[in-house]
Formats: sequence, structure tokens, C-alpha cells
Amino acid sequence: MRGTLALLCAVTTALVLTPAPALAHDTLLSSTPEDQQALPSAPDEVRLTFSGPPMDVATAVLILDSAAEPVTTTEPLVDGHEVSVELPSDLADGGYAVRWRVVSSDGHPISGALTFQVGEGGPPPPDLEAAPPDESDDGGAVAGPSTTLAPPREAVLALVGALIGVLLYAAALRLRRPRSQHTPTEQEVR
Ligand SMILES: [Cu+2]
Repeated sequence: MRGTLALLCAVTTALVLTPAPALAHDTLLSSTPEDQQALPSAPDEVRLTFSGPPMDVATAVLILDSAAEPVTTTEPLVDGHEVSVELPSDLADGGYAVRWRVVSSDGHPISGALTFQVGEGGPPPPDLEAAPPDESDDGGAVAGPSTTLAPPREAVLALVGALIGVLLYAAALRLRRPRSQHTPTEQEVR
């Protein structure tokens, strides 16, 4: 019994602690405007299409003008595989950057950025390498999954795994303790 419980404990802990790399993040399939697209006039919205439906949690789509100042938009709308924000109607000619961050359908945060140009002869998009001031907690979310965004799921799973391991170990100890403690007592009585 004790061996079985110890084995179960070890297997459970190993299973829970092992990351699951087989689950792939969602990826950005396309966007409107497309990355580096030059538009004759300002678009009404920015729309991002992902390979899976992002979770409607902590979704952020930040539009920056050529001076890297945020443009006022609507709150990001998550609809199936798409995330969109509406842009103001008086968007000036010039370059813009789109910085996005969504929680992938597998629970991992993913982020990226793209640029587009409105009109001709306007200022270029902001430098994407320069970290925007209001995303300092994002550690440079230029493209792809950010390594600074530690997947919280793994941390929670590791904690749960450790807890299950401790509980199973305690259960195993409790199961064998009465026998081993009673035996010497009975021998002492005799
Ligand atoms: Cu993932």
C-alpha cells in the first residue's frame, strides 16, 4: 500500500510539474490593416485574426501614433478568432504602430506589434524597438511570445502539483503510522 501511494505521489507530481509543450500558442494569422500596409485614408478599425479564439481576458490593443503617443480607441472587442478596436474618425496622416497582447486559447499570453501608414508624406510609424512608456510591465512585446510574461498556468500547476504531492505523502504516512506505532506499544505491554 505504501509503495503504491509513494508511486502514485511521484507520478502525479511528475505529471503535473511537466510542462505541456505540445499545446501550441495561438498565432496572429492576419490583420487589417496588414503589417506595413500603406493606406490612402484612415481605417475605421484595426482587426486582428488569430489561429484560435483568444480568451476575453486582459486583452490589450494599443495604437501609437508616429510620436509613440497612444491613440484613443474603443476597448478591444474579442469575437471568436478576432480582436478589434475602433479608431477615431479624425486619424491624421502618418505612421502608426499596433501593439497587441491577448491570452491565447491555451492560456498563454501572446503579444506582437505591427505598423501601418495613412496617407502620403506623413511622419513614419514609431520605432517598435523603443519600449512604450505605458507598457513597461510588458518588457518589450515586439513580436511573438514574450519571455518576460511567465505563463501563470505553469506556476499554478506546479503549486497544485507540489500540494498534491505533499497531501499524498501525508496520506501515505497516516496509513502506515497506526500499525508501526501500535506494534511496539503492544510489545511493551506484554
Ligand atoms: Cu501556449
